Amino acid sequence: MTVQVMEMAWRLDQAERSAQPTGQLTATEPELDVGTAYRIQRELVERRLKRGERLAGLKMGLTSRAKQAQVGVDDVIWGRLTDAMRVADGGTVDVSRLIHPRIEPEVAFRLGEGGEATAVAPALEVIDSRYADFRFALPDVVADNTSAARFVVGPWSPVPDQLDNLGVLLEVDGRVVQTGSTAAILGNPRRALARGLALAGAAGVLGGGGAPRSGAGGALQPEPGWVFLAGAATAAVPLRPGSHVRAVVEKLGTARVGAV
Ligand code: OOG
Ligand code: MG
Repeated sequence: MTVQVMEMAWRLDQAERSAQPTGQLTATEPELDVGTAYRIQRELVERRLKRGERLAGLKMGLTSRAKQAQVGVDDVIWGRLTDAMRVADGGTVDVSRLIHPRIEPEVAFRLGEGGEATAVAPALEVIDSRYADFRFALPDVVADNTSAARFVVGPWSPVPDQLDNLGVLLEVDGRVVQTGSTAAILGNPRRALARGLALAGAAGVLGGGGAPRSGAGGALQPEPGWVFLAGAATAAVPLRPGSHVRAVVEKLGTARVGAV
């Protein structure tokens, strides 16, 4: 572990814990590559695990054109979810602990022992870039654990045969603010799942051989119940205190959260 990786993970961790933004890593390290950025992400999440959090799943990011266009980054990215990021369906998010949160509609899969999808649900993700003005380059957002901050999973249902063209709505205080389709998520959220599991597997996060060990990076079987977020089908919108947000996915139902 190089000093640079540890130092950058520390910086992002401080930004998250203090809800104060930091400068882009690529501003001071223009040579920062994506491989090193994933090492920073792993170290960043390891710091959370050392404080007692547990891995709760994985997420994909920038799997739709709407998302890529919003942040100006054209590559699919993946990150790690912990139990401390989870908010119950219908629960509340305290935005005073976040920097400049945004919220977006998601499709969630529940993973079984071998990483297969055992159920699907409408979901919401609160993202909160640790960088000033929510601006970053690809290595920055990878290192920042893909802006992951909170997630909410609605009611689970069996995975239907067809998931590739379901309408998606994001509502704030009863008004529709974004519309999309699950087709926007790499053509089909199942493709995002396959891609994410392949990437996480290649990085050694998911099992296959060897003794499972805890940690953000060690080969580790996905525990039954792990959540996988496929990536938002629409752009994200600011999450303001006092608002009530719903993600409605056709045939799957609704996930809800309030902000205080
Ligand atoms: C990066 C995270 C993207 C998604 O669903 O595409 C993401 C960001 O937009 O800050 O979670
Ligand atoms: Mg997302």
